Amino acid sequence: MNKSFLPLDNHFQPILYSFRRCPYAMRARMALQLSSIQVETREIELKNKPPAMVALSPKATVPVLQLGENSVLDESLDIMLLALSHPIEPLLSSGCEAASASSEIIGPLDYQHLIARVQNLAQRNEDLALIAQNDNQFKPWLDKYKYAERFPEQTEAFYRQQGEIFIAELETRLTQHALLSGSQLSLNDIAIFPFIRQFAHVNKVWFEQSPYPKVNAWLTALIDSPLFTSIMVKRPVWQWVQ
Ligand SMILES: N[C@@H](CCC(=O)N[C@@H](CS)C(=O)NCC(=O)O)C(=O)O
Repeated sequence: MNKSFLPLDNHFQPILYSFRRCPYAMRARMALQLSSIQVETREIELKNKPPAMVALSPKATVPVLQLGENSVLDESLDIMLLALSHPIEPLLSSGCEAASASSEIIGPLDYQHLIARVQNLAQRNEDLALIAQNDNQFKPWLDKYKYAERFPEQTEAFYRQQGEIFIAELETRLTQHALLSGSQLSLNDIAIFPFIRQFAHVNKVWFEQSPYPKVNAWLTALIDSPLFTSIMVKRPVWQWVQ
């Protein structure tokens, strides 16, 4: 089944199992924020996962989106693509206008453009290629850089340098235009920046002085965006009946 066309069950309130600080869950929450799919968000703890979530998705990673009795998406990109194919109509009405407030560095975030880009197959695939590079190549180095003491076979500086290969590629892109795939927001921007945020947080002083000023500015603008701020609200951990 093509997961992008999973039917939405009108009688079922979709449930999102999420973890606030997980970059995969962040990208899913941002896409859902731009969509007409109303979800009940259940904040979980990774060390104490709700059995209901594990029963739905035995691989037990967040995010998990339950769409109906037997309909589940448990990959963040699938959730993003589903969400962005059900955008709020009209996207820039009232609530979303605030979310498109401008940043001095990257200008107003154009969510209409993001949706149109996702619906264009060639552009979507172009974005998915960079996201695959983020998820498959950059992310493993990010994990080693974050937890260098657990991987003593190399130094923290070595892991950072490996991660910098991707950061340098982003810097080149951002030297050409304000956002990763042009002057307007793309799937790339919202799918990738939560991971670059983690990379920056390992050593903020180093990152801010690094030879990646464009990545710094892009990251700051996206972190400060109303879209990101709105999905980072703190929620109590969801309690289930034992
Ligand atoms: N490919 C998955 C990866 C999701 C993932 O690895 N999430 C992490 C949290 S950031 C997780 O749930 N890990 C399981 C655990 O820590 O037990 C996706 O894109 O949704």
